[in-house]
Amino acid sequence: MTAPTLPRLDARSTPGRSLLHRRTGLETGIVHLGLGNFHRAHQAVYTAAALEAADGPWGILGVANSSARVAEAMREQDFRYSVVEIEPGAARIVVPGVHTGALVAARRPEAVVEAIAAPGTRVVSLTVTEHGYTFSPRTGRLDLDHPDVRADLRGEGAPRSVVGRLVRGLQRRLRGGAPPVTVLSCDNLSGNGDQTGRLVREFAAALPAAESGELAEWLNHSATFPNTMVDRIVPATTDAYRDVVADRLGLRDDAAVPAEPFTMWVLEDRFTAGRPAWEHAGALFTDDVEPYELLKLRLLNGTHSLIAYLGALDGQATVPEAIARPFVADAAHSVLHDDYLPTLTVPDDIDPDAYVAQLFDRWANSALGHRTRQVGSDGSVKLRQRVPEPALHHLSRGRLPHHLALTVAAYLCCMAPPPGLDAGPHAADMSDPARAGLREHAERATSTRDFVAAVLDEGLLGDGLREHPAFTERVADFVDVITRHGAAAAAAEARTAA
Ligand code: CS2
Repeated sequence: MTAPTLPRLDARSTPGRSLLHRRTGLETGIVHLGLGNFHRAHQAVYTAAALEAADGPWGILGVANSSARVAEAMREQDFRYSVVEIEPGAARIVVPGVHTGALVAARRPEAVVEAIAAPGTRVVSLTVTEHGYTFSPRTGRLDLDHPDVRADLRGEGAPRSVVGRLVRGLQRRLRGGAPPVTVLSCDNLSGNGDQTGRLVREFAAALPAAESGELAEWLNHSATFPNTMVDRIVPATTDAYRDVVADRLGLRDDAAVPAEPFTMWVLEDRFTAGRPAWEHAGALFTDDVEPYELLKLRLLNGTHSLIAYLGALDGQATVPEAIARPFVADAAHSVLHDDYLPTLTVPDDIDPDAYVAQLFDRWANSALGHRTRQVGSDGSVKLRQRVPEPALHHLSRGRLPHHLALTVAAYLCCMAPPPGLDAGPHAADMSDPARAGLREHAERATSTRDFVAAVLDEGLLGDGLREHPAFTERVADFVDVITRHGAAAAAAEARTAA
């Protein structure tokens, strides 16, 4: 544990050598929804580095969704915190000095709407996780039955959903005559900007006619939604990382964030009201983000899911421990090379062999302690972005993507272990909005096949896979093999079949 007597990290105590961007009196130009570790180790670091190269009104007001822990710690530390870039035998600490405030939306929802509407706000960015967009996994459209969305559409009190907060803030911009704004999704959704724009428009369209028409019109000329690809592995904070800060800086930091050294950001340059000079920080601007996004969503995130579920079923707490198991590494290679890579157009500036080799090095970063339960959580919304399109790519060409079926089977075994399977503590710790519903399906079903068919029919992975009973059968086979013989046996069977 960190010694309680150490002085606190704050504006006065931050060592100059660690501080990234040192101007004070920064104006707030960015309102960021989702003050979690990822934003603080990714966009915030890019913004601090950009401001070192080119000044501008790009301070960030960070908005946490419901937990006050980070916002309070940041307030007490003058919005300073350490990003601990960590790999075996090395750690580097960077303190980005770019936040100008921290709010908790659940406590001050009105203040969030106000901040989005403020004329000085030029970018509203988001890292609210896949789950935060309140889309229906089946249709991919805004879930109009979601209780928060329903309440927000009725205008009952301050908005509770992310899309509701965004729309109410944008509506207030419209009414107050505020300048145009860019909404920047930095979550792992395919076409994240397009999806966000569509969800915002769907919400607007569901408002009473008097409101929806003018808002739709305003959105067309006063808001842009660029697509982005974001990448950096950022685990949850533990005492071990706070201890690194205590050791290196001699300071106590209650808001420290661990991260791998690798970082990447690719964006479409469609910022209607300016932006920080993120290119000076290594961000890549391009007209076509999609190939980068799909490359990352499938090769990194899709494979990550398989590693996490197989690893958890095998009793492994962390991704580096999981990938050190030869059967998990083999399955990761197979899903990546056989099932994901053939569905992609690799961008010209990326060498696929080097990219893949680097992925395996990144997953093996044993200093990072990235937990299988963290990657495995919210699979119902994550897998929807990772699995169905590549699976359909193969199925429509008459090929069974065995390792995608294995991914879905391992996920189902973690969420709703069939009788006779002990999925272990790491699977039990994964949180997922669909877990209770999946268990109900499992209890009602008379066979594994019925269970898998019911889940896929309900649209867990969208609508398309329903047309392919061979995929359902394959998932069911793997669920049975995992239940009877374990995850390694199922991976061996997938490898033989592939
Ligand atoms: C992970 C991602 O939790 C997950 O689903 O696959 O958070 C992953 O670590 C990041 O996208 C890396 O950029």
